[in-house]
Amino acid sequence: MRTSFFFLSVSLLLSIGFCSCQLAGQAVVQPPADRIHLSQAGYSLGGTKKAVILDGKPGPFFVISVAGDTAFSGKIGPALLWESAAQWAATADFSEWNEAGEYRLSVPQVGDSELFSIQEDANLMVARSLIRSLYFQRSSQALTEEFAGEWARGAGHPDTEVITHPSASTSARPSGSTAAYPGGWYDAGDYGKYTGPTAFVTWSLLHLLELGPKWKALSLNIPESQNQVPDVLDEAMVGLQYLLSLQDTTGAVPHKLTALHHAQLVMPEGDQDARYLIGMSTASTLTFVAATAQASRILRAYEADFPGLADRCLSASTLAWQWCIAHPDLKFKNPSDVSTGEYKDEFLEDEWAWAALELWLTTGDKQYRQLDRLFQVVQGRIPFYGDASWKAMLSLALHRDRLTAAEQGQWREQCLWRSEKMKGQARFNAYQVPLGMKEEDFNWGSNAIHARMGLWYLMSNVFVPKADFTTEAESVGEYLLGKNPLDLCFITDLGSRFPLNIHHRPSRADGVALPVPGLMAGGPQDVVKLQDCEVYPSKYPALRYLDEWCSYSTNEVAINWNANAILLFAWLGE
Ligand code: 9MR
Repeated sequence: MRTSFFFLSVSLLLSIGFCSCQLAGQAVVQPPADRIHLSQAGYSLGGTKKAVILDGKPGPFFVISVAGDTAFSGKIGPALLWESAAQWAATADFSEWNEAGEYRLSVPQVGDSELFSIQEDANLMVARSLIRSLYFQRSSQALTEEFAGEWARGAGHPDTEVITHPSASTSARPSGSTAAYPGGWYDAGDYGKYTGPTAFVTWSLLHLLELGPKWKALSLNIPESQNQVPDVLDEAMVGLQYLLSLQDTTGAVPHKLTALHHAQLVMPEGDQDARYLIGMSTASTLTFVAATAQASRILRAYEADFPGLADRCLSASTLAWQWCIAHPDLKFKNPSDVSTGEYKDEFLEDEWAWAALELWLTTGDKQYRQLDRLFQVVQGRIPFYGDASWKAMLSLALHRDRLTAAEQGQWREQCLWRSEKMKGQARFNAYQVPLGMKEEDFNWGSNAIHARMGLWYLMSNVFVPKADFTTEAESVGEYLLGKNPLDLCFITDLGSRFPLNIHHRPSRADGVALPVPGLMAGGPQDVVKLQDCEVYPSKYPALRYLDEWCSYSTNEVAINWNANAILLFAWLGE
């Protein structure tokens, strides 16, 4: 299997390589390798099943079994021009075909697609792979062959002597003092540990335990798999324990733990740069509040496994909340001697609303019942880049019985309005995705933005009686798995063509041909002025992507992007 993946991937690279000889600004975009774009990681039994035919003419298409029999035939939909990709394409819908197996799509005058599968747990398997990638991102811990296979590596960054940068000093933790903050996950292709993303990823994993029993039973094949608690909780504990270690007695939680500058292209264990606690910010501390409040709620059921931890999380959360009240608008800016990731956030109302919501759900304390605040901030902001209010909405969806009838009505309207708007937009392209509504849709990490749109659809199903936006959400999932203008499954080691050259130091430095598995590339983007590789294959936003190491603006990976996709595929897999 691996070999064929490799050759297919090489052919994609050649095609992209060919494209990149054509200068941006040209009117005609080179078609990608294949004219039939489909979900390369499979379709779910009982779910939507759509493929996209480039330059498809009206006519029939066939679903052919591996034995060569015609399992299903249908008609290709009307060709649509999607401006974001400057492509004419049409949809082939075979949702009606519901038998598990391996198939090809055959389109007269276009050709046959690669093999794809229809299977019971397609979404669950994707979610599992995305979750498992967090094991590979663990800091201060060696990855053994038993769990990491060919990606086994030494323990990087013990973080036992982390220096407090002046920007992070408090009365309890003076500038220049050192302490140990081991563990946690590397953020992305760099070796920084950032509080906001770590807290969000921890929260996302714990969210699965509230979502349904399936996720408690999920086996991840990680070192802790043999213990009594769910594997998802084991992985969440990597983030949670690290987060708790960061807080000092004033309640403050520093913005990040990184070196002063990004590391050289070395494996984690080869990076010897001094590490610092850097900066304070209200945004990342509020995310800490949200994650620890939610953790407290969920850990109550695991008191015997983690005695006292639920209480500890709640005290940490309320202490951090108090700190935020005293520092309500502290925006992080890199100090002049620091150039690692900034994760800046100029608007904090959404983080406030989310933190308050989690504290209210956990404690029932009226002071945290700030739903008007959440309702205000949600309006017009989904799925705005950098927004946190949808996270509150996801938690609320699982606790909707705590809303009054009037509040439920308000949410209903809001959900419906957004979802209908996205659905309307999705009608304009054969991929049936809501991207391209506004410039920000193809921002840094567009794939994560897109996953959030899918989640918004699914959340609407919960809040709006009789609503069914499942097909729309599934289209978003299909897009991430290969039904997109780039004909690429954006998650490494899934599908037949996935990024090989992600901007991820271990994947680049480990000497292993294939990248670390289960990581989602950021995806095409058009907003941030592309500043890395010299030439991009296209000026069109949906095609402005390069599977090259140099392309950190489109081909980096990040744990918080993965978390967006984890949530989408988990909700789809429920
Ligand atoms: O996702 C972040 C993007 O919005 C910023 O414009 C970019 C530059 O600051 O940084 C991105 O986040 C990176 C973070 O700062 C450091 N780790 C890797 C993240 C993904 O690229």
